[in-house]
Amino acid sequence: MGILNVTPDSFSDGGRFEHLDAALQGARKMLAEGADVIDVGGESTRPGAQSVAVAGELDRVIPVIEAINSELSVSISIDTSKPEVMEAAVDAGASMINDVMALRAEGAMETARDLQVPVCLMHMQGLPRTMQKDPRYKDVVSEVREFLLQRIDACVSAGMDEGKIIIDPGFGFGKTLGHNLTLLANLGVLVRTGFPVLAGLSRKSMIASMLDRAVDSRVAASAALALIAVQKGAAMVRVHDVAETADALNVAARVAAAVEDASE
Ligand code: 7PJ
Repeated sequence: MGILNVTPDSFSDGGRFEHLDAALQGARKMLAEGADVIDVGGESTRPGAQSVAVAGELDRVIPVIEAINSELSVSISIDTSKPEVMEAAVDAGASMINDVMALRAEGAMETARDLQVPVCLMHMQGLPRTMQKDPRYKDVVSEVREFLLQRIDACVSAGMDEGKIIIDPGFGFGKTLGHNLTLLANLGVLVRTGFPVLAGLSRKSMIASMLDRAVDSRVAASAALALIAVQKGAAMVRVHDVAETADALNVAARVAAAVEDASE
């Protein structure tokens, strides 16, 4: 899954077109590099980020989704917590919902159920603005697992198809470096629920905590973390650097195939 963050549009038509063109270019590049899904997001959920209004988010993401849908043959995921955005995005061609709030916003669960597309439910402790203040857990792995199982239960009770649910531990969302490492080391606990697991580790600050790297110098570490997540059973990884991640995953797959051959 390649990440496509849509920046705020300028008011002039020229600016609007340039943003749309840049987004389309980004999607084209990630598709050529091996992405199966493009995750389009119009609201930053980074630590400390402020929320945007529905109209602003629609303005940013809908033209981009329409453009990708009409030009490229790739699945589109909409990264949002707002039911209005989910609905408009699917109408414009998105075929998956990625919700860092795990459908806890008012009306989101009913909307996602009615849209009948796959949904990624992510764990987050607290809210983006304050979640990194002092995150605490007694047992981070079992608490994240419990939360996700409860959200799955709520979705299934609301009438959602169990087969459309994907789960995500939410690396960096109300978690210290220690919490993130424990979750990654124990990703198998989530994989064993039987639901596909998505992992988002790309360029995250946990890398800076380990290596002291600026955002654009976290590519190699991100590819390594994506590979580890896949080796632990993740079904999908959400990444900025598609080409580099695909290289890492592809060579690992070739080695795994050789190991298989040798044991026959
Ligand atoms: C994630 C996400 C993640 C899912 C972001 C960033 C922060 N969605 N959206 N999982 N992270 N499902 O990319 O640094 O980890 S935004």
